[in-house]
Amino acid sequence: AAARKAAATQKLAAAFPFNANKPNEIGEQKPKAGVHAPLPDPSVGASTLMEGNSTGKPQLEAARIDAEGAVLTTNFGAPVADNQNSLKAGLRGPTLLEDFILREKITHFDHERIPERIVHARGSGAHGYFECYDSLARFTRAEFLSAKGKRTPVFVRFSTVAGERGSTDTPRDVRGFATKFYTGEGNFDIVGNNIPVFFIQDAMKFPDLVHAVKPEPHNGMPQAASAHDTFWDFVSLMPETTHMLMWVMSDRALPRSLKTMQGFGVHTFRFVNAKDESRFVKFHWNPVAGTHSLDWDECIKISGADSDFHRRDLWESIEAGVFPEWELGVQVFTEAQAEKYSFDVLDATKIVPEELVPVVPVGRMVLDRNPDNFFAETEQVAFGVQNLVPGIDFSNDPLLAGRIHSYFDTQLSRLGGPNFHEIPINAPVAPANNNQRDGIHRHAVNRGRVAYEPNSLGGGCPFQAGAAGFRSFPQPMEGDKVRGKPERFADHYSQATLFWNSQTEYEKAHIVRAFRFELTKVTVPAIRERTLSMLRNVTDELAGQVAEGLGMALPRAMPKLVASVKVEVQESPALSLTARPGNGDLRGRHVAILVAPGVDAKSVKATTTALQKEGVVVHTLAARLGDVAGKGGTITPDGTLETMPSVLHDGVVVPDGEEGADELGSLGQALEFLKDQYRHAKPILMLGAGRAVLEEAGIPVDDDTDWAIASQAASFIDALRKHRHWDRQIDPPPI
Ligand code: HDD
Repeated sequence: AAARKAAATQKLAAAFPFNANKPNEIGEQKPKAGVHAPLPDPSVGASTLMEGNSTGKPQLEAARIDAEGAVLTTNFGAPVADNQNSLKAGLRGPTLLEDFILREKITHFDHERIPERIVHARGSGAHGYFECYDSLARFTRAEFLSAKGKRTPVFVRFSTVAGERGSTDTPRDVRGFATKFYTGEGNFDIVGNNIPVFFIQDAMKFPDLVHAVKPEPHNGMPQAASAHDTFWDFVSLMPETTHMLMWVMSDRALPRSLKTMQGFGVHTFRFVNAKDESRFVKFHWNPVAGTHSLDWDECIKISGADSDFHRRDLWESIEAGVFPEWELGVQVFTEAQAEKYSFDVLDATKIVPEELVPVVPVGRMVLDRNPDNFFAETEQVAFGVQNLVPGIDFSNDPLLAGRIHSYFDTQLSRLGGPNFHEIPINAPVAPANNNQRDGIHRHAVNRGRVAYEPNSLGGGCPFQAGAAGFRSFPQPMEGDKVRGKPERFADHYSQATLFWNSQTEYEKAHIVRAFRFELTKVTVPAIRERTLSMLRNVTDELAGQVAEGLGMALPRAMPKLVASVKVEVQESPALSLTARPGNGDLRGRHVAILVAPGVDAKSVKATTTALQKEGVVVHTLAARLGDVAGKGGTITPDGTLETMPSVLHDGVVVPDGEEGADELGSLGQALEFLKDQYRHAKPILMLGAGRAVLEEAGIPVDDDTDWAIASQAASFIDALRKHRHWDRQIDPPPI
C-alpha cells in the first residue's frame, strides 16, 4: 500500500509541478500528499527557519494540519461514516436530537465568526524576515538589532482603517503597517501606519475620531469612506487634525500596492543601550519598489472591478517570487536635541523633518511567504504597541499611552480571553515562562506544583532576569497631576504648510481634488466653511483652490492658538512621493494587450516576449474568450475587456494591424479601456496601425511632451518603470 501511495504521490507531483516559492504546495494549489514538507531551501520561505527560534522547529509548524490521506472525523476524532445525511427516524421522518455529528458541525459553524477589529478590520498579511545591517549596540541592546546579518522572523499585516472586514481595498484611507518581530527576547511590534503623523494628540480623543469616521450610527453609511458629514464635522472642530488631513488628502492614502508604500512607527520611541543610555528614535519603513499611488477615479473603479486589489497583489507577488521588500530606517536623536525644536517630539501630529535628523538605514525586511490560513494567521494576529523587548521603550507621547492600554485590552473581547498569546501566530518563538495560569481556552500544560514566585519548591524558577531583562528607562518625572497639553502642542499648522510646500505640482493638484471631492460629499455647508477657514491657516493657495472647487467664497481664517512659529524647515523633499521612485522593477506589474480579429499576431507576440522578459504579467484581452484570428496567426486571449478592465492594468498595448484597429475602434469597451488608461496617466504603447484606435478614443497622440505614449516597446518599458505621467492630467478631465 505504501508503494502504491508513493507512486500516486509521484504521479500527482509530476502532473502538478511544485510551486517553487512555496515548496509545500503543488501547482494549482493542490496540496502535496502527506504533511507539510519541511522547507528544503532556507532562502525560500526562510522566515520559518530563523535563528532565534528556540523551538528548533519552523514557526507555526506544530499547529499546522494537512488532511491529505486522512479520514473525516468529528472534532474529537471519531471517524464519520456519512457526511451527507443527518440521522432521521425513518427516511422521511424527523431528525434526531441524538445526532451529535450534525449538532457538532452546525454548532461549530454557528460560532465561526469572531468580532472584527474596531479599526483596521480589513487587512492582509504575510510572513518574512528582518535582516539587520550592522550592530546597533551603540544605541540599543535589542537583540534583533545586535549583529550584522542577523535574521528575525516577522509577520506583517497591512490594513485600511475605517472599513469593515469585507470592505474594499482602495478607499481613501490611512493604511496600517503592523510588523511583529519574533525576536530571541520576545515579540516586538511596530504597529504603524503608512503616514508618519496622526489625527489627534491625545488618546482621549481616539474613540471620538473613530466614531466620526466610521459609518454614521443612524443609517450605517457610508462604508470605508471619510467623505461624509460626521468626519468633517469632527476634524474641522479639531484643528490639530490639519497636518494629518493634508497627508490623507494626498495620494499617500491611495497606494498602488502595499509594497509601494512607506511605513512609520509614528510616535517617538526610545532606544536604550547596555549602559542604560537612552536616545529618542522614530521608525521608518522605506519600500525598495518606491512610493507609488493610484488615481482617485481609478480607486473608485477598482472597488467594483476587484475589491481585493491590494490583497491579491500581495498574495500573487509572493506566490510569483516577487518578494516585497523594505528598508528599516531610524531617526535617532537625544532629548537635548528635541528640546530645541519648535515642535514637541511627544506630539504625534508632528514629524521630525529629515533635514533635522537623517533617516539611517539599519536593516531590510523581505516578505516571502503567504499565510497558510487567513483566519488562523491574518485574522487572529494580535498586534500591540505594548510588545516591547529590552533595548526599546516608550516616550511620554500621550497618544501612545492610550495605545499601550488599548491593544491588549481589545484582544480580550476580539480573541475571547487572556490566553490569546498562545494562539500560534501570536506566540513568541522565544520561550515564555511565568506563573500566569488558567483562563478560558488555556493550551499550555504547565507542569509542577509551583505557580508563584518566590518559591523554593520549584527551585526558584522561573527566576527574574534582572539586568538582562526588560527594564523601563528611569526617566525622571516632575510636575503636577494635570489634564492639559504642553505649549508646543499648540501649533497645528506649520507642519501642514511644510507638507504642502514640499509637494510637486501634480501632488498639490491631487490634494485640492481630494478636499473638493470629500467636501462636496458633505451636506452641511457650515462644515465646508469651517474646513476652509482651517485650511486658510495652511496656505491660501490650497484654501483658495478648494473654495473655488466648491463654488464658495473664502471665509475668515480660523483663529490660531499661537500667532506664528519660527520653524526650522520650510520645505522637505522627502515628503513628496516622487522622492522615492524605487528600483524600476517591473516584475509582477500588469500590462494588457488589446486584441481583435485582424490585429498583427507578430506584434502581439514580440511585445509579449519583450514585456515578459521584464517579468511583466501580460494579459491579452478580447471582447470574448476563444481564439482570435489575427493577421499572421491565432491569438488565444487570457481574458475579456469586461472582466479585466483598464484599472487592473499598469499599461496597455494596442497592436499593429489595420483590420484589427478597425475592429478595436468599433468596440466601446476597448475605447473606454484606452480612455481610462489615458485619464489615469498610465503608459500606452501604440504599434503601427494601432495609433488609429487611440485617435478614435480621442487621445492626443501627437503630444510629444507625453513620454508615456510610446510607439516603441523599449520606450514603453521605460515609461512603465516610471509608473505614471501625472502631468498629463487636466482637471476636469477632457477625456
Ligand atoms: Fe491603532 C489597531 C495603528 C492610534 C487602538 N492600530 C491598529 C492597527 C494598526 C494601528 C496598524 C491594526 C493592527 C492589526 O493589523 O491587527 N493606531 C495605529 C497608529 C496610531 C493608532 C499608527 C497612531 C499613531 N490606535 C490608536 C489609538 C488607539 C488605538 C490612539 C486607542 C487609544 N488600534 C487600536 C485598537 C486596535 C488598533 C482598538 C484595533 C484592533 C487592534 O487594535 O488589535 O486597539
